[in-house]
Amino acid sequence: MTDASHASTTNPAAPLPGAGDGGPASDAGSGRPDTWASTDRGQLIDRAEVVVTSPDRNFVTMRITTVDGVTGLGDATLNGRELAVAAYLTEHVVPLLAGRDASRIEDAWQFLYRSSYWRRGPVTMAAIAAVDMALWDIKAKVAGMPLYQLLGGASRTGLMAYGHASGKELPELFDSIREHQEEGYRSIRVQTGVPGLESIYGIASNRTTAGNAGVRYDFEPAQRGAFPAMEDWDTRAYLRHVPTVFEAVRNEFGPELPLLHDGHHRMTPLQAAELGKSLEPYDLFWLEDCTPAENQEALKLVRQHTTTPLAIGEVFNTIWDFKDIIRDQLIDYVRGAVTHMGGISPLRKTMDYAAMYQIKSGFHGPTDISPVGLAAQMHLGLAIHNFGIQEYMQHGPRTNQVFRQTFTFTDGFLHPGDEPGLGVTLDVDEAGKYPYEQAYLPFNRLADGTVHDW
Ligand code: GCO
Ligand code: MG
Repeated sequence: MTDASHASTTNPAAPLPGAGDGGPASDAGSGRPDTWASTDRGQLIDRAEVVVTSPDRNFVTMRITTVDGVTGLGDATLNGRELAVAAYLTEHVVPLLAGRDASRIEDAWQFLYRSSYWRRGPVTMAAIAAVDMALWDIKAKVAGMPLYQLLGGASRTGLMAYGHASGKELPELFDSIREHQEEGYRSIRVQTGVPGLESIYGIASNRTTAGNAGVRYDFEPAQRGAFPAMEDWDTRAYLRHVPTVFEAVRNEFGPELPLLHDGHHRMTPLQAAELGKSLEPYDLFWLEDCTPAENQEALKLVRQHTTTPLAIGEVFNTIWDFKDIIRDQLIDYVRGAVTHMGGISPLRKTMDYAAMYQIKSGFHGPTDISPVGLAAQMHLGLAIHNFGIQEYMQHGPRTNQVFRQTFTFTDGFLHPGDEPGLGVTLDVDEAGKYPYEQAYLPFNRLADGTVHDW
């Protein structure tokens, strides 16, 4: 563990200005700390710590402890840029948490979001997310309930999950689909190699993450080392190949199995429209990230040409990023993650808004969402009415030692368990065995050397 901070509050028991009057403590510029008094002194935040650990991969976790000794965990992992979030938390957030009332989750969120002035962005929002999650964890523990009960109770008995099957060639892909089915998965993401391209996104056999030999990771793109790995790309070759893969998979596995595919932000709007159209005969559950996320107008063009359902948003940070594409009904699934969307509170709001347009959840759940973030998503997914599907790649055994978890995965369905809180405990000693290791996501170059979207 790299202990990015043990910034415990120095005098958490001292009454802070404003204590007792139940109102905001400070006027702008007065220099007085902003805090509201808790009616319950035990719920004041005693200390906040940031734990960076790298069991199978890097994770950043916030742990908040109240005066009463209740702890809450939050995930702040930003793949390939972990230490930026750890520093943001340590330097700029932890000092603000001292003496705050842990029960005021919405107020803490609004304070961190609005007082930073520089809003949004993946680093800021992952940091705020960690605080939000940790405070929900504390609130549910204090209430003695699993978090989903506080969010309204269960709307279903379990969460349909999809796994990542992949193979460079068809036989390897078919084996991978069968292995996933044997593990219980009832919905499968399909990624394959493309003839002529050596190394591309989404193929498990690409993995070279040091120290992972023998450990099953469906697909782990971040690779340990001092420089990002280079991969190849050729969109025309991809567009020719992918429909043939789905035709073969449907022929082999029949029409029932829900199949998903990730375009990983690589196509132009017209290319995405063409792919969506050519995949229609194979009845995809969704086509994900067909175009880069920056240009949301692009989806209008895609939508005009295809009825293949679209999922987008794993790189989005706020409800604002989803606002127009939900209102214009340009997507069918929200791919946000609690960890990257600023926490449980804003993702809940996004899903309630999406519900007005019959748009469902498809929360991002790769291995770079830590067990804490995944648990938070399971509680949210269980509670909301418009749950769609949950991505579930499975963490490695070392990660599962560092983070003890109560969730279950049975017959393809996830359930967060019924322990009070999120249902995750952090073994700090175990975490300490695995210091941070530099790791980067890969990048793409075309045949002529041009850098392309990865
Ligand atoms: C997915 C994602 C991941 C990302 C990864 C980047 O759909 O699961 O696209 O595979 O590439 O999360 O950190
Ligand atoms: Mg994706």
